[in-house]
Amino acid sequence: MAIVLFIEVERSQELSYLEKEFFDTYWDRMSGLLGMPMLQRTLSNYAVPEPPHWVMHLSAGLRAAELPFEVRTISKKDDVTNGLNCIFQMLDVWIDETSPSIIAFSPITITSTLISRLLRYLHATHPGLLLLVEGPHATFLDEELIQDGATAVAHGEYDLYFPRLVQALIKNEDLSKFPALSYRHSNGSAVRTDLPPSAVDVSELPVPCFDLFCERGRSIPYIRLFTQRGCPHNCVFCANTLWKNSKIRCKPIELLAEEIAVTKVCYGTKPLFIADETFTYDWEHASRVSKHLSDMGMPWFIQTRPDRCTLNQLEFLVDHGCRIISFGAESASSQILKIIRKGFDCNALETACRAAKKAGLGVLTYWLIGFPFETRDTAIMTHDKMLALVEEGLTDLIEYFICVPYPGTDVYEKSDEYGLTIQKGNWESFRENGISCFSTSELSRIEIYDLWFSGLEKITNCMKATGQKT
Ligand code: B12
Ligand code: SF4
Repeated sequence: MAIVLFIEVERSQELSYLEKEFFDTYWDRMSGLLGMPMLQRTLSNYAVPEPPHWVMHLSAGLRAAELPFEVRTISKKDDVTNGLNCIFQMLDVWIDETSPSIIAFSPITITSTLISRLLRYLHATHPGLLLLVEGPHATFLDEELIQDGATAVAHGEYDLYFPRLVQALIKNEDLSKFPALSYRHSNGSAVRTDLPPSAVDVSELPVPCFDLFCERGRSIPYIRLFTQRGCPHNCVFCANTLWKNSKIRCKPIELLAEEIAVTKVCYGTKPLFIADETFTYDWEHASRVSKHLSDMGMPWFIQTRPDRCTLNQLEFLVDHGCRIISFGAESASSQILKIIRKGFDCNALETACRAAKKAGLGVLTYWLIGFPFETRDTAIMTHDKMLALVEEGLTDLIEYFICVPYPGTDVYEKSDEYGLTIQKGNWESFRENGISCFSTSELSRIEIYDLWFSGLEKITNCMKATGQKT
């Protein structure tokens, strides 16, 4: 018998021929930079079958408290080929198999419509089951999810409270003392506790249960690792750190060393993707981690801000085995960079790219289209800048998507101020590579999509034509 049944929901994603061509080139270049084969060609970088981190993190607390759990996945294939009724049947089988007291979901916006349907089904057909929800989307739509049938919706980093919350739910205890929690009142309405989410002390975190997904972990060519949490910036479109705490907290090296050792046993020795938003923000931490990674003898790659690294630091990273650095560039328009509170201009990006190349790093830059007050001219300006950087050999890899105004972001909450008309509630249209779910004051939904598509076409051709310059 399981106490908690985690249900992971993958999102199905059809790629256009252009996107497939783009990712073909993308993975080729990435393989060249890391000196080893990366992924299946034509697979989007968002469709990589990575193990679900939220499950591995939350189950670690349950394991320590000796609370049994199980995990099941609604895969992309189930989502595409089977109708909703088949998914309901699958749920019934899993419930029979595991007899859980609690089912846990972690919706993002694009999977939230399906998860809401599952909540309604489970609430109606298994009234005794406790349904617990969290994650980026749930935090901002708690009332709706409770109406759908969720028993409770947690907000923020819940790793350390999770075992206690599970026990309190099972014993039907008072939930009002939990921080940042919404729960169903006996009259069916949503009640939110007034204690704010606290910043988890990351040194107290247990090692995630990487062993739950050995087969999947072995099937992908890199391991994603988080060495810190939070980002002190506040860009108006960013959903990355919204529901977490903005204070940067770095994991102690002993904990990281243990995490790396466990991933090696479970998944094999592979390049490490350090997925912290701004790895170099706390340089003392970054240099400590770099020294540790250099002993691993495998390449690793990072993300940071262009205004948070010097040439000396970049050279230090290279000396310790770092191969690729990624910068969030967003737009080539200074006006847009100001509106989105990015905190640097395009010159800062170019300077950082130059320094990174001088130090010997591969460079990946992230760009978006569809910012507030975006016009055809600013979008074309961004296209030209991306192409120029690739042609000059200052950027090896580009990622370019539509900027989706996710719930909780400033652009979503203050959409009128930003001149955005958003199809709020139509969550399935919140896609970064489809007909946009919003229009700006200057561009219609279709125009945004067309501009994104034509930009992607230019980059694909340019990356193919220029070859690799490292
Ligand atoms: C890793 C990652 C991926 C991996 C997924 C790996 C996996 N299988 O989990 C990959 C690369 C495959 C991916 C894909 C996509 N992703 Co993604 N991804 C991330 C990223 C970078 C980290 C998430 C993470 O694992 N963090 C570590 C874990 C431990 O933290 P956590 O998930 O926040 O969980 C903690 C708390 O939130 C809480 N919690 C979470 N769930 C639950 C549930 C319960 C019951 C409880 C109690 C607590 C709880 O406790 C956890 C521990 O504190 C985030 C951005 C970010 N920095 O967070 C984007 C992010 C989550 N992704 C996002 C998106 C949009 C996508 C895609 C749709 C992108 C696309 N264009 O296709 C796809 C769809 C994936 C799918 N479902 O099929 C958005 C979601 C925004 C939103 N509101 O919807 C984010 C925020 C990035 C962004 N663009 O802003 N992604
Ligand atoms: S876009 Fe980057 S710098 Fe800005 S808030 Fe998000 S993670 Fe931080």
